[in-house]
Amino acid sequence: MEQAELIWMNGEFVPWDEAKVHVLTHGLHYGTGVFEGIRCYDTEIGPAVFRHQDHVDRLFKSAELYYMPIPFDREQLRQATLELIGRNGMRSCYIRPLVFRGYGTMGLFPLDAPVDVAIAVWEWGAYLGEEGKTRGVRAKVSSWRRISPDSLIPHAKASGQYLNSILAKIESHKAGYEEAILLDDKGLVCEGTGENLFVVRDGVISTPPQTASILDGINRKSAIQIARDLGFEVVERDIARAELYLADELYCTGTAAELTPIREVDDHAVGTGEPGEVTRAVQQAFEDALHGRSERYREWLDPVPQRVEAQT
Ligand code: PPE
Repeated sequence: MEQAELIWMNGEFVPWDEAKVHVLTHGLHYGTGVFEGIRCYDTEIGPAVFRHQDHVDRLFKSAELYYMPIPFDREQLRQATLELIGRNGMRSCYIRPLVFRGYGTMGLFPLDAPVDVAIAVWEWGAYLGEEGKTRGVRAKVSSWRRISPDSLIPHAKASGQYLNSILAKIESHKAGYEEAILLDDKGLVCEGTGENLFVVRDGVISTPPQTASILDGINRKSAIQIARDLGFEVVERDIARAELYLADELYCTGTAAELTPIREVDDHAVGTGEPGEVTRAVQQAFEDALHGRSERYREWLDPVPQRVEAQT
């Protein structure tokens, strides 16, 4: 992976190679961590973090759901992130805040273990490939079902929960696909391993609702608003597996994946097999928003303060 110079850890900026933990870190054994994935773009108003506050808020909610008090407040983590990007001299990057139960106690009762916080930034290109973003990716419906809300918390972005995504990802990869689509225990469509899904049929955009076992994606929310602003009808409703095959167009959204078209599911071509008109229109407006090219969505950008060079 691409390394940066510094990582923020528990209030300090430490060199990349020194951001370490003990092997008896609680989160390493039991997955007791929560995290975020955020992106900073080199926009027309300088480097800026996309929907920063929404990500910080979700991080705190995820932590709360797992009874993890974060020893910093939201503003401290937001400022730490902005400073970290500046100090690493980055203009665009992926941002990974991680809150985890640290070293001190073992066993399943976690409340006596310390809560550690780290923020790392690095350069991360197109998650599902540069070609995937333009031509679309091939997906496979996973034999693994998405974690159900009666045993875990789909709306939390918690480390341990990702074992579910990882099983699906490995399965699809071994079968020769770029991404997996997970269904719930009734066979309804949930999401990709790290993306929310959108189905386009007869000009209408549908996406699984909040009550489906999905992560409430911040890019999902943005893509819904952008599509509506463009005049498309967007419906949040249950989606059956067969609708993936019958769709005219399919795409997914996520911080890492941004907006990526899906051109095939289970060896059925989606529509013409190429990204369709609706996908293209939403993707274009979405990319404009991310990169600060769109006045309308400027409020979604949190600019990274630029250090003023000393005048000599
Ligand atoms: N569902 C899941 C399960 C998920 O992990 C993500 C983000 C999304 C939906 C989309 O959420 P949002 O980024 O708020 O629009 N996945 C993150 C982790 C990727 C990784 O490999 O790590 C991400 O995109 O950063």
